[in-house]
Amino acid sequence: MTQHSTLGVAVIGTGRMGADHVRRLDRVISGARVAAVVDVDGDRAKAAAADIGGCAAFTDTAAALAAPGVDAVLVASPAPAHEEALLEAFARDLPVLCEKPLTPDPASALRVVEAEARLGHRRVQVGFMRRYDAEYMRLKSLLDGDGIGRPLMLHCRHRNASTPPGYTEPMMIHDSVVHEIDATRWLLGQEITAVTVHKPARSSAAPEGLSDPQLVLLETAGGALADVEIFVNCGFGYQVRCEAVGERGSARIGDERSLLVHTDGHWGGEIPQDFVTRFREAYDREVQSWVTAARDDRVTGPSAWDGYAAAVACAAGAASQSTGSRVPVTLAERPALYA
Ligand code: ISE
Repeated sequence: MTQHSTLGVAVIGTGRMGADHVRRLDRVISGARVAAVVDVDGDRAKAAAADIGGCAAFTDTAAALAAPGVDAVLVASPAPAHEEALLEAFARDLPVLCEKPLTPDPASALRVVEAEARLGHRRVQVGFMRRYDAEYMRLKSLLDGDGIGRPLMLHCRHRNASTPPGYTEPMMIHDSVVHEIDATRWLLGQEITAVTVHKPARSSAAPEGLSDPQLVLLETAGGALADVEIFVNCGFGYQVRCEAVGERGSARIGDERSLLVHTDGHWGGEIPQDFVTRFREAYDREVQSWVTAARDDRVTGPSAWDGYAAAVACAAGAASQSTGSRVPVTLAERPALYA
């Protein structure tokens, strides 16, 4: 693209997240427009493109990326389709914002890392949107500024109201705990070295075949521990909390203190029902930051390496889910591109 002109984005996948990003790019983000949408379901692609001037609908990713006016790619298709879309974007040297997880397993994530390293410059920002959440950003700068001393532990809670049909137990790790895996690496600046999953008594609200909730213990290279409660059928709403405990203090985010109402002998507030609502501003900031950088031919934020490291820790978590034992995390050598 010509530097600083409007960025034409092809959005791959127009399901829940993709449709939300189409709306965001069209109505919230400055400096970008939706030039193309892709979905294996042609009718869904057409519906997503219908109200957007100059937006073409495709069922084929390669055809969409070759379309006139496409300068960048936002990948929001199901994870098994990410690798192909990423490699196609690399072939055209286009900047990509790829929703998490980067790919569904370590081997494919490593292939993406190696392909980007061969290009010699970063093209991928991974959609770990919590890094763009105002509360997480404050916690990160507190830790980086030595505000509570050396961090020793993170206590994390990740609760979803309910799971959709077809939801499987490994998805608790790959789709949900992947965020705490990235947040732990990012907040502490340390790699994860081992994962252990514990299962308490199963909630009677859990669907057949799902042991819910679970407790995931992450060990890091610096000796810190992060415990993550993942409870995907908690029933009451969507909740993400994190408390960091350091040598000189503690700091907690996610308490939903935005509006507290006192009335009729009670006090309280609202609990968001899903991540699209809870993290709306984080998604806005994430996509704006990607667009702003891409218009300058730069890529910032969570890298393909971060996506790969998370994939390895997720695979360890999924393995520990079935055995209950501690599974070590071993990463490949980090290419110089991600130093
Ligand atoms: C979902 O896919 C997300 O990415 C959300 O951020 C996460 O909180 C939720 O548990 C996942 O199902």
